Amino acid sequence: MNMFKNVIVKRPSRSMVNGITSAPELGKPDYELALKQHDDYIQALKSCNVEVTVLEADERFPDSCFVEDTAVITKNCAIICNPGADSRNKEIEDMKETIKKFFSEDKIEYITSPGTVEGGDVMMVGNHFYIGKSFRTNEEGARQFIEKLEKHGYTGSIVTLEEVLHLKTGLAYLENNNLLVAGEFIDKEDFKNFNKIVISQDDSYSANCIWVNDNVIVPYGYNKTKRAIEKAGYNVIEVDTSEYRKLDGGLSCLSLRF
Ligand code: CIR
Repeated sequence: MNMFKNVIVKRPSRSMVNGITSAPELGKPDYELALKQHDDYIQALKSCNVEVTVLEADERFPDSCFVEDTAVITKNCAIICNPGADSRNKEIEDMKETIKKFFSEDKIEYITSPGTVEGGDVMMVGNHFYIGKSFRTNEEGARQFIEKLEKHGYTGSIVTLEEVLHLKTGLAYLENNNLLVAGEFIDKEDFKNFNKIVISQDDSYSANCIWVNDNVIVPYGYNKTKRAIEKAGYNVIEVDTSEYRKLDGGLSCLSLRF
């Protein structure tokens, strides 16, 4: 069974109010509340027996609290992404330095232009990785990503996205072959062999949960999702992510877990 020892998070910056969003109708995030929610997120992670590395906020990058998009970290290697969103691309510089504290240079790989990959498009299932081809992750990026995975003993396959921002916007792997699925992924051939926990359209935001050492952290306010995950045998911890939702972000986007 996969167990996580480490988690990396980055504090939200005041500039987060100018982060990218597809849902401006939800309003701008309240920075103070976002900080409080971030504190709660860190506490929830700590209660799952992981060491949490907290990086300082970086005002230059409004979306930089969404560290998941900058890298994918596995047991055998770390792959530094090449984010497809221009305003986010340089977020990787800081992450490279952090990752060097955990991995030697021969275990660090880099996705390079014209390939683009954002970590939110990568879902780890044991030794296999699903890579979403999206507006942010292109074919060449996915190809490079699979090549790097294979070099370190893993496999990968590509899933084409039609609607959502990132693969993990609508999917969360909860280990033991259990997969939370919403929207376009519910009937997708690629996921037909999982035990699916289906999230209804109204609650689709809550498909972005995270499994951390047999606990599942779930966004606050989605009771149906919470109950379904409890029924599958997990301890559920709720964290309110309302301010991150305003920027299309959620629980998985806010950390790197390895
Ligand atoms: C963005 O559009 O890049 C951010 N506002 C949200 C990133 C969310 N990250 C994720 O789903 N992995």
